[in-house]
Amino acid sequence: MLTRIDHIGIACFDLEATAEFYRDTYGFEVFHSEVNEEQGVREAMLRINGTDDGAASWLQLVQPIREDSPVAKWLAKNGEGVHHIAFGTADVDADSEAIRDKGIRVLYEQPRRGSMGSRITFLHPKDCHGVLTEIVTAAPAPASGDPSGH
Ligand code: CMX
Ligand code: CO
Repeated sequence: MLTRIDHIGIACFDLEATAEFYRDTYGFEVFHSEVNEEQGVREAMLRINGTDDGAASWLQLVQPIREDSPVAKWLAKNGEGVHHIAFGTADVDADSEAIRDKGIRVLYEQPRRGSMGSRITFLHPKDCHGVLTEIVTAAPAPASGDPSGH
């Protein structure tokens, strides 16, 4: 069951400048950043709020690291802006299979690695009224300490 908005993905040309905009304008700090080679992006996660399942909601800023990556292709066509939305679930495997059974194209056979150890898959935007949609299961919360659930 999809229970929350995990993040909104925002494509940008300059990760540092975009993160600075979010910090200066709204006070959102970069909580985590990483390179995801497979997805072809550098990314910064800005934590917006905690949620009742122990995970959180985020803005995900993504800057392409390769010309042939999906985000580079999208930026060339559209310029900067909202690239995808991601719904959170406790079980990305079951939910993506159930969605696949409805005839919607799920892009990966098996979920892949996302931010902060999460597991992710994507639904084709042409099957979702123009919205690239990600389904994500956050990494299990550590035994103690980090209140973000990551
Ligand atoms: N939102 C809405 N529509 C989109 C889109 C997006 N983000 N990306 C592509 N489209 C549309 C295009 O506009 C195009 O529409 P038209 O045919 O009407 O022009 C159509 O989908 C095909 O697009 P394309 O530019 O030819 O691109 P591809 O088919 O090569 O790739 C997609 C599209 C969705 C398969 C690819 O972007 C993909 O695999 N995305 C998933 C992975 C990803 O985006 N990773 C980055 C984020 C990582 C993360 O969140 O962790
Ligand atoms: Co994402």
